[in-house]
Amino acid sequence: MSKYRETILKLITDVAPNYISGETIAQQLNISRMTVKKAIDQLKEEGLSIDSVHNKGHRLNTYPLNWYKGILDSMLSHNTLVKTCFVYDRLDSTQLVAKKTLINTEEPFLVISDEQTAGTGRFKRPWQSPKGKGLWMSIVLKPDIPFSMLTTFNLFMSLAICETIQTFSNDLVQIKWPNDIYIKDKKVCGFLTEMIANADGVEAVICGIGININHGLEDFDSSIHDTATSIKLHHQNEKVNRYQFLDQLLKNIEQRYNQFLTQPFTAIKKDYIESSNIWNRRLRFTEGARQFWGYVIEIDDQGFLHVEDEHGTVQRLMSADIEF
Ligand code: BT5
Repeated sequence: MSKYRETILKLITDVAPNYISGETIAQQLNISRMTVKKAIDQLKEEGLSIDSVHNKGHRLNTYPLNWYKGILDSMLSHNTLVKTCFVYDRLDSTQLVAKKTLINTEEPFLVISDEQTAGTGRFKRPWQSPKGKGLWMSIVLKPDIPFSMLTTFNLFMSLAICETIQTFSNDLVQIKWPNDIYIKDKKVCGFLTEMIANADGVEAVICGIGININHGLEDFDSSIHDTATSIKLHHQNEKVNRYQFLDQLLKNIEQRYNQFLTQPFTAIKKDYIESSNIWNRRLRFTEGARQFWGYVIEIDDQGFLHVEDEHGTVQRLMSADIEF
């Protein structure tokens, strides 16, 4: 396999929908035109739709179904937040790989995989991540902030993810505090945030995001068949282009993350409350070994949930599992 494959694909994607000549690619990479041709032939054999026209050059026609580093690198070159990505066909968990990778990587980065064999949610619960169906990724950020500021990070992320899914869904997309996104009372996305901190503050934030994109109902196993959904199921049953989705998501994350760094939760509180699906309904809360039913009264300015339980006592929660 040509070692120039992904770099050439990046150059082709950079200029899409225009053509780039073999000559230009050869000059930029300081390689022969034959090497360029061989790499492009390989990409075509893999199924990439590249037009090659005499006297014009090469052009990427459509985004492929699976992830290519060259295309993602081209996409990230427009993003101010994350420039580097590590792309896999299959791994245990992007979250685990992100934690290992961050030891040797200074800048923020993304780990993305087409399939996870041991995707995990909170409290080590399994996260189903079948091949080619969703977006399974971890984004590693290095904010220069005190530890205490992180309590509102998930609230800003929730909005970024919720509004991205909404642009592809015909039905209302809602946030289920603290870190799920729902469509019509079914879970379309779960995310979790872990961090590495020292006495001086936060070293890294590792946010693992799982979004069901192109699943049919048959792609969910029996344990989540009745509780999970995908964007496709609310998009006229039509496949969503995962590159377009990711591009939009990264733009929204960039915008909400900058807001998180510069503004308090109160700046987005109204939007957050309006996007949430936990109001005016009796809910079951599980927090560690404690379980109770109650109604949400408010989200305070630190992002804590105030819940009135069935004895009339108000509980202040930082995190919990909520069932309808
Ligand atoms: C979450 O946990 O919702 C956070 C999930 C984070 C997954 C991402 S994928 C990329 C990165 N790499 C990882 O290894 N993880 C992150 P939690 O709130 O604990 O929800 C887990 C529960 O959701 C499970 O116990 C199932 O009931 C349900 N579930 C599992 N897979 C699902 C899916 N694909 N869609 C909807 N629900 C699912």
